[in-house]
Parts: sequence; C-alpha cells; structure tokens
Amino acid sequence: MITLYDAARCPYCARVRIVLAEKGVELEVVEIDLSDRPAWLYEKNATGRVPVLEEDGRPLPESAVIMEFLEERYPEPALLPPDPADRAFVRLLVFRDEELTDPYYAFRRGEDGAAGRLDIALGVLDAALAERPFFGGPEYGLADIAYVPWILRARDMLGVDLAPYPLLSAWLTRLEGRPAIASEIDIVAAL
Ligand SMILES: N[C@@H](CCC(=O)N[C@@H](CS)C(=O)NCC(=O)O)C(=O)O
Repeated sequence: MITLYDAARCPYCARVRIVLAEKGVELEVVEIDLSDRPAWLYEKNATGRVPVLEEDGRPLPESAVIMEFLEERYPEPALLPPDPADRAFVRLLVFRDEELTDPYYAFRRGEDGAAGRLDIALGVLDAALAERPFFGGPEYGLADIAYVPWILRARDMLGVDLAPYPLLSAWLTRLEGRPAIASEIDIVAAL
C-alpha cells in the first residue's frame, strides 16, 4: 500500500494527487496540518514539507521526484512521451517550474510588480501552446500536471483572469474534462 502525506492546499501535493488519480492507484492519504505539523513528519522528510509518498516504509519527498517514481512504478497510462529527447524536454519544463511559481507566490504576497511578472509568465505559457497542444508535446502528461496546480489556484483562489491567455484557457478547458483534474478543481473550491 502507498501512503501520501498530503495537504489539500498544497500545489506540490496536487501534482502527486493528479498523477495517482490518472494512474488509478489505490492509496492511503494522511492529511497534514501545515500550521501544526507533526514532529514525525521530519523523520520522513528532513525539510518537514509535503508531499511525501511512502511505499513499504520508504518515504519519498519532492513532488517532481515522486511524479517520476510513479511513472516508473505504474507505467500505464504513460504520462511521459516515449522518445528520450521528448522526455528530457518535459523534465526541463518541470525543472524550470519556478518561472511560473516565483511570480505566482510574489503575486500572492502582493509584492510590487508581481502582477506584471505573473502576466509575463502566463503569456510565455500561452505562447508555448501555439506550438503544441500540451506543454510537453502532442500528448497530455507530466509537464501539464506539473504546472496546472498553480494555474488553477491563480484563477480560482487569486482571481486571475485567464481570458487574456486564450490558448492557456483552452488548454485548461481541455484538462478540466479529465476526472483527475476535475477532482483537483473541487479540492481548490473547498479550500
Ligand atoms: N520542492 C517541494 C516543495 C514542497 C512544499 O513547498 N510544500 C509546502 C506546502 S505547498 C510545505 O510543505 N510547506 C511547509 C514549509 O515550507 O514549512 C516539492 O516539490 O515537493
């Protein structure tokens, strides 16, 4: 059995929830109160952060690493493309996620100039979708899952209007048709 140490509001946890849902993995979920974290969480992840995925008593932190682990443990349905160069491209996008997350958190903190920085980041993602239907290429996969938690939260929690980014809006509409993403939208709505 797999256990996910989770927090509903955490977008990094959302990545893992979405991958698990896409792959239909049965799991036990332990909700962590981030404002009052249990001391034992530090034994599973020295940073005390979630998500942590645990299988057979082996805790694994870091959402990007967990996504890769799940892709290898449960290869179907595939969320990485078959070609190594295409896979590397997806990994590069995930590796550079702070190009979205940094402006997102700056905007959430109300920093000066953050709205402009977030606008630029969303514009870059919108432009990328002019070249391919999904962030990682022709198929939905880990690159989309890596970014969608922040885009959903920007829209549904921070009130960011996505209309100025029509390709990004259309991409999100396509993703919303997937049960794994629809569940995440419900989680965000309940926060
Ligand atoms: N790099 C980590 C980041 C995880 C992270 O920052 N999680 C937040 C919740 S969204 C957390 O646990 N924050 C508690 C803290 O920073 O002390 C990942 O990708 O999993």
